[in-house]
Amino acid sequence: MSGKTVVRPYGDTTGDGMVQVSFTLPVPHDKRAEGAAVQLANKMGLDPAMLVHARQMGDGFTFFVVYGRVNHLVDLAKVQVVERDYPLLSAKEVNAVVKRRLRRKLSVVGACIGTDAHTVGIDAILNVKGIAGEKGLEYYRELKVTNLGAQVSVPELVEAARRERADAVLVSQVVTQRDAHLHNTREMSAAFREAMPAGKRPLLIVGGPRFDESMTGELGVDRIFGRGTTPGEVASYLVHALITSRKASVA
Ligand code: B12
Repeated sequence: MSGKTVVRPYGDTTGDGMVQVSFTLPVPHDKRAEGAAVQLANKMGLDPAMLVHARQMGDGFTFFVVYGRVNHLVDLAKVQVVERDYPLLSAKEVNAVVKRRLRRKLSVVGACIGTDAHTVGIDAILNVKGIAGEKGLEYYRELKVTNLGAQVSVPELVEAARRERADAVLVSQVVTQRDAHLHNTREMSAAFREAMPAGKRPLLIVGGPRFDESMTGELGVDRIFGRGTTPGEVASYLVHALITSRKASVA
């Protein structure tokens, strides 16, 4: 990798600034619609903008792909992201730490809350079958996993966390229409704050493909996991947050 910190997009030749964007306009597909797509792309800073694909999607909607040049630069030195700040452990290491330091199984309760029925993501993290060649948390001998499934209400989740003496609550939110994922997460974290005193509350974790991982404070949760999360990352975080970074409380 070069030492450059300022970069621009690469399309046909290095640094030519070429990008591709796609969007839908609520208009039937005709010449005027194509002109509108180019005008929008120009307003987004693409100049020149070339329409490379237009296809009507049902009645009165057209999907477009536009390819064009932007003059924007990105300074890598100024990029702010949430980076993993704990070591990645194997399943064997996770089990060993939980057994030695907690001396009981670590209880995890997971669910999709609100009206969200997209269970594939939370199942990928919790179910034995896992994802990307990694087994899910159910595979970890020292973790006790309760997966409540889809469309769980916040009161049901709080009740299950209490019943299972949850050390951590894992919530999935995939649908983001009208910011449902943000509203539901805030409702969930507020309910836990109200139901349980600080120090007795489980660790609150949310995940889903469209979360901004830097919003933990705003949403009242301990950690946010985004696209491409693996069970090993989550298990390692649980050990870090509940055990190894709490040296004083767990002997
Ligand atoms: C499969 C699917 C469905 C299935 C869900 C089946 C099921 N049991 O889950 C069905 C057909 C039921 C469905 C229904 C709907 N769907 Co749908 N669906 C999808 C689809 C194609 C894939 C989602 C998926 O499974 N991804 C794979 C998993 C592995 O990825 P993931 O969820 O991102 O999870 C990973 C990470 O995000 C993270 N993660 C996720 N959750 C958690 C939780 C924790 C605690 C942690 C640590 C990590 C974590 O780890 C996971 C593994 O890496 C997406 C489009 C897409 N390509 O993403 C649309 C999509 C999510 N659906 C969408 C919509 C609109 C709907 C419907 C409203 C459609 C309708 N009009 O009826 C309904 C809503 C149903 C409901 N009540 O929720 C939209 C959402 C748009 C938006 N802005 O919110 C999408 C984006 C499609 C689109 N482009 O329009 N859907």
